[in-house]
Amino acid sequence: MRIGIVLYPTFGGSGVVATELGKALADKGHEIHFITYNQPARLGAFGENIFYHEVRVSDYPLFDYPPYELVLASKLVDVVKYEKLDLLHVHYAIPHASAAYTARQILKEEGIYIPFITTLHGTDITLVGKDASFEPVITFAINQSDAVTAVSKSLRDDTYRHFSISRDIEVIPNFVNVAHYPERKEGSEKRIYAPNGEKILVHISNFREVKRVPDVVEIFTRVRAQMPAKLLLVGDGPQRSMVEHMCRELGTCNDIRFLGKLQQPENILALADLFVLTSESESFGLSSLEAMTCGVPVISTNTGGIPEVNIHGETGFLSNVGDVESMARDAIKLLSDEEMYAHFSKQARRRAEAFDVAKIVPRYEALYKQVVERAKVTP
Ligand code: GMT
Repeated sequence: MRIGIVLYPTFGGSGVVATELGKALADKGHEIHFITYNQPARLGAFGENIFYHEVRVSDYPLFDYPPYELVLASKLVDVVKYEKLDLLHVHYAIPHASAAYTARQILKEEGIYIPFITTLHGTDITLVGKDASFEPVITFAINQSDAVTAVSKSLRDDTYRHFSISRDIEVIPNFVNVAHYPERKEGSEKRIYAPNGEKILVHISNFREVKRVPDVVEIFTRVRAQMPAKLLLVGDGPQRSMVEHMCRELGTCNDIRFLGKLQQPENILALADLFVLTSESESFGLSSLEAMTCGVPVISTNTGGIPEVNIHGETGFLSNVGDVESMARDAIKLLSDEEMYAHFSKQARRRAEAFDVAKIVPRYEALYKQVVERAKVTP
């Protein structure tokens, strides 16, 4: 099949999932066309079935707000026609779903019906989408999609709750390529970050308010008061300088490393003893699944789709948003009990196997087939 994948090319979860999906589909013989404004951050080398089409908005001085959505829609029309695509799969509703709808309408005038699938990822629904300034267009574009998927049950339910949706939303969870993730390392390999055998806590995010990174530092400070420990912060974003200021105030800076955005976070995750995710809202929490794939237990909040990934008392522990006391207590408990830790680590890896690429990607392929067949009969 020839598939156009529309995505944000960044390190954000939706971009990572869309890129990994494209790579996995290309490995299975599909022809994949990534359509976005930059090369996807996680793309790596181009395989023979992978193509990239850049969306470039001119900086004409009249445009205070560059009309990205229109340029994207025009690019979609062009790519669908000349690359003879069978299907568009758009990741993150804003503005990708409405751009795909516009392209579909334009192509209809030329006798071409291009179906599009919208995958909802989280903030497109829970934060941005339900804002009144977007809501009518988002509702319309979701309802007009040829199929809609959400990355967790929680996100599907939120979508039904916040929007007037008249169609089915299929839950297809995010996935990892388990074979590409190293198992947790012990001993000398950790020395670079933990020279004296300190426990290593890792957090990965875009440092937006919704992630509550200051809570990670609060938890770490409590753990460090009980045992030698280091905190590795991966990613970057608006709250980074605030977090740096906080560690100066708390006197913990020597034990906290900011590693910035990493192309292969699994190399750091494999050095971790615990992964910490303190989000206020999280549709899935891909980074926690990546940590679990390396056999790293997760200390997290119990919000959104996180409980569908991290199982309380099995692969880690969950607490209410903001309850740093309870998260620190659970972290200390787990790090202090070797037998319990080994059990949780094994369970985390086993749980991640349920989200392996080989189990999830065929579900997208089945949906593609269904949508393309349906479009042939009733365009
Ligand atoms: O977490 C973010 O702010 C980035 C965002 C994105 O759109 O890239 O992540 C969302 O999609 C990921 C992939 O499906 C999910 O794993 C994240 O949980 C989700 N983020 C939120 O819901 C806050």
